[in-house]
Amino acid sequence: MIGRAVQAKFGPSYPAPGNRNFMRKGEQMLTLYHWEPNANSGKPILALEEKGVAFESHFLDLLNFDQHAPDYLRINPDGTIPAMVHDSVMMNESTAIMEYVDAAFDGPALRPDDPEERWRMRWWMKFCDQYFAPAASMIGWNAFIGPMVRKRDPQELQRKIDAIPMEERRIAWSKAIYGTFTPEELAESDRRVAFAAAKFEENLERHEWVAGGTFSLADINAFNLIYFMPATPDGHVGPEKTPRTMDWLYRMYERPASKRAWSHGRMLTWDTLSHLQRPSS
Ligand SMILES: N[C@@H](CCC(=O)N[C@@H](CS)C(=O)NCC(=O)O)C(=O)O
Repeated sequence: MIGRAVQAKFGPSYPAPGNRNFMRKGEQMLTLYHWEPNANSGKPILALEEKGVAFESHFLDLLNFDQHAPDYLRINPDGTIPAMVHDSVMMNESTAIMEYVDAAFDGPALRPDDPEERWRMRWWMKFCDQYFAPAASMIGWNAFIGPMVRKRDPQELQRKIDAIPMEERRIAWSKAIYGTFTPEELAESDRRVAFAAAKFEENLERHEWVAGGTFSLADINAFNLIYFMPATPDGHVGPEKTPRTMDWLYRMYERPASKRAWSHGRMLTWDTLSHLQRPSS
């Protein structure tokens, strides 16, 4: 059973539900539905931990298709992770959730006041979300997610695919499970990831953090996309090729909020990510 927030209404235009018995007086429920603290799930987890905001963590196993179970579809009909429910309002889209978290809660500001830095923060978040992440995701689905899932009973898998609400997701899952991404699709994604990693390194040659002199949501966004890359065979991010990015990854890993964020993981935890530990000199 998915949690008390199953009573949430969907989207800001819906009226708040009349029955709020599941909340204590004066308290606003904050529940985050997430997978491992990585990629889109890692973004709101780390933003909440950086702000120091307490939340109810609800782990969904993406490899078990928990995100397409009827209970969760009643919360997020798109069947994607993450989703956050605050005071009965359901929010999806990880970058928009992070902006909400920064605006709605006390704690250190995660969006720079300086207009140029704020522009750079938004520029990088858009680049990550629209260009870098889809390419990295195709490679990850082909290399990791598909092989992890395809060992299961074929009929059960087909039933799982049929239950996916969005057509583009049914196509992506089928390609990952049956290994049918074309060589051209994979080569183009690899080219994009290489281009994005080089551009990211160039930016860090000029700025301490992604947006400039201030740590921001853009660091959180990019970190959750990049932090696993030095451990993959692609070779686009690593000590020789991208030393600035590696130094930034070490700095990000050392932040106390990162350690707390990984406490919400099952496979990916702080102590399993040895490639993010700064080598002792
Ligand atoms: N644009 C959305 C994308 C969400 C998304 O694609 N999440 C992935 C996990 S990182 C997911 O739910 N995959 C499972 C599926 O599509 O079944 C966001 O930023 O939240």
